[in-house]
Amino acid sequence: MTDVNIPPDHPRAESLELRERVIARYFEGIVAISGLIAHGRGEAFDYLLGEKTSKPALEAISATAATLLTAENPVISVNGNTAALVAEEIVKLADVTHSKIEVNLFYRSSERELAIEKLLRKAGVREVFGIGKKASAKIPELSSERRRVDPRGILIADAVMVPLEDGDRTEALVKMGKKVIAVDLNPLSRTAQKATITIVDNIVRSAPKLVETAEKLKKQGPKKCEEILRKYDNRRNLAESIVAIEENLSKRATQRAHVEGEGE
Ligand code: PTJ
Repeated sequence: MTDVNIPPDHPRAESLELRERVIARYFEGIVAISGLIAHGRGEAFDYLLGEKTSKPALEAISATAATLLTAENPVISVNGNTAALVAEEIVKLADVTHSKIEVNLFYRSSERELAIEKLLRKAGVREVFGIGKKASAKIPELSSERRRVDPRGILIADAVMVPLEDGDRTEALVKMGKKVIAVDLNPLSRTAQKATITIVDNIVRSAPKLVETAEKLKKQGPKKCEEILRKYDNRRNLAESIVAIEENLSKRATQRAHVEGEGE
């Protein structure tokens, strides 16, 4: 366990607190050791993005809410990092959109499955899919542990949200005809590129916004959802997310040049 005290006036307090939360969840058996590396990768991309939710991310959040609300069988797939960071928001989102929650791990072990199930139950979920023998179905073409899915969950889902995911499952799920929603701070990752909708944003910012948006859209009805989805284009959205990073970097470079100029 870490016993670091982060001073609230530390300029990076929020980011450091999140890091400490992920480390604590690692010691509780929820986050995989590689999850610490994944979190660091996310931190680096968030820095480049300016640590704020961009306009294209907001559009992707609306398209995600619309997809989950209009799907017949939506499922939110939860791994160690997602559970560690936003268990409560995921449970709220599942509640608003009538989505199932399924645990799906790259580094699968029954200890981790049960630790994540316990955390999700504490956050208020009644049924957690994909635990132990319940993950008895297989995604074709996948050889990693991620291939194991629940026949009542991801296998029959028409829309699957896969936050903070690695590699090849997104492509396989898309090939199975499912709509796949990624949340990934790296717009260049394979998952981000292959998903039907990609939210390029930190999950700690986007998950509460998703809940809020889903609640609002639910009141507006399916016609509004369909209208949002008609206009949404993930290729364009990803390109705009890359531009958002470029713009943030240019702004920072200009500020830097300005400060250096003043010193001359
Ligand atoms: O819990 P398990 O066993 O299923 O394993 C989970 C990890 C995350 C270890 C596994 O899926 C993995 O290795 O993932 P990758 O390949 O590191 O990809 C994770 C992606 O999530 C990277 O592109 C990161 O930039 C991104 N990421 C990390 N933290 C965040 C994030 N995206 C959004 N919000 C974050 N907080």
